[in-house]
Amino acid sequence: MLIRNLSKPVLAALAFMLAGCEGGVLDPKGQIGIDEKNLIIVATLLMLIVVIPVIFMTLYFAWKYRDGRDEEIYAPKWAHSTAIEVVVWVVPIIIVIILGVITWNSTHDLDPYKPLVHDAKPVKVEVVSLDWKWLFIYPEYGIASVNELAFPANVPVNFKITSDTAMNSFFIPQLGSQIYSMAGMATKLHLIANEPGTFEGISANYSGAGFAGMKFNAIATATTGDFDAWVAKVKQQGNTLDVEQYKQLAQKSENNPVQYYGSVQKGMFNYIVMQYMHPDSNMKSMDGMENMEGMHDMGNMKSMSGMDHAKHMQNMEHMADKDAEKHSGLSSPSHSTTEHSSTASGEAE
Ligand SMILES: [Cu+2]
Repeated sequence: MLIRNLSKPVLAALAFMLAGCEGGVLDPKGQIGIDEKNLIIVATLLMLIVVIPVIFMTLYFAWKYRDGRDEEIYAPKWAHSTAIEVVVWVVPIIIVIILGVITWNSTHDLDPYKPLVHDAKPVKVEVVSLDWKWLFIYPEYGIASVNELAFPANVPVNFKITSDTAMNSFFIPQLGSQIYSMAGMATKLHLIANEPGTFEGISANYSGAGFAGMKFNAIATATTGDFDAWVAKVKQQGNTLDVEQYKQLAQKSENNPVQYYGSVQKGMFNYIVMQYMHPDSNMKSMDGMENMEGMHDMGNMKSMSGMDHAKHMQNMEHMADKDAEKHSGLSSPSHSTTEHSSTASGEAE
C-alpha cells in the first residue's frame, strides 16, 4: 500500500529528473559525446556495486542490532573475520583496477587534442570567448559569426579556442568534451556530430554578469551542401571583421544577437591571442630566445617594456600570416608548464 501511494510522486520525480537529460550530456548526438556517456554509465554502475550493498547493509544492521533485540548473540570480544576482510579489500581493489583501466584508455581515446579518425576532411573553426558572446572564425572560408556555429554533420570539426576576457569553457554538451578558453593561449578540441540538428552551446565556466546570455546554437547541417549554403549566406554580409570591427565587437555586451562577418582579416585569431603576450616580462627567461632574432631585433624588444603587444603586432605589417603563426608559437615556452598551451608545437596543419 505504501509503495502504491508513493509510486505517483516517485514517478513524477523520476520523469522530472530525466527531463533534464534531454539536450544534455546524457542525450549525446556525436561520437565523443556517446563514448563519454557510456563511460559515465559504466563508471557509475561499477561504483554502485559498492554503494548499493552499503546502503542496504546500513539499514539492515541498524535494525538487526537494535536495542531490545532478543535472539542475537552478544560477542564483545569479536575482533577478526577473514571473510569480511577479503570482501572489503578484494571487491574495491577489483573495481579500482577495472575503473583505472577504463579511465586510462578512455582518457587517451577521448583526448580533446586528438584529431578524430574520419574519412571526411575536418572543418576548422577558431573560437574566441568574449564578454558575453562567442566569436567563431572560419579561417578556410574567411568568414566569422557571433553566437552561431555551423558545420556539417558527420564531418569532424577542429576547434582552436582562446579567450579575450576571463577564462571560459567551450562546451556543446550533446557533442561531448568541454575545454577551457584562456587569454593569451590556444586550446584545442575535436568534435563530431553524428546526426544533423541544432545543439545548445554554452560556457561551462561562470564569467560574470552577462554569463546567462552567453549561449550559441551549434548547427550540424544535414549535408555539406547545406553548410556551403550557410557559408554563402554569411559571405553575403558586407562587413569585414578587421581590428577596428573586432575592438567594437569585443566591448562588453549581454544577450548579443547572432551576427555575421562576410570577410575576416587574415591572422585575426593570432592577433587576439597575441594581445596578451608581453615579451618583456615573459620571454627573457625563455629557452630558445635566440630563435626570435630572425623576426625581432632584440634592441627593439627591450624597448617594448610596458607596451601593448597588440600595437606591436599591428606595427609588424611585414609579417605574413604564416610568420604570425610562428610568432605566436613563441608564446608556448612561457607556458610550458601547462599542457594546454601548445599554440605551435605538434600542429598538424
Ligand atoms: Cu592556461
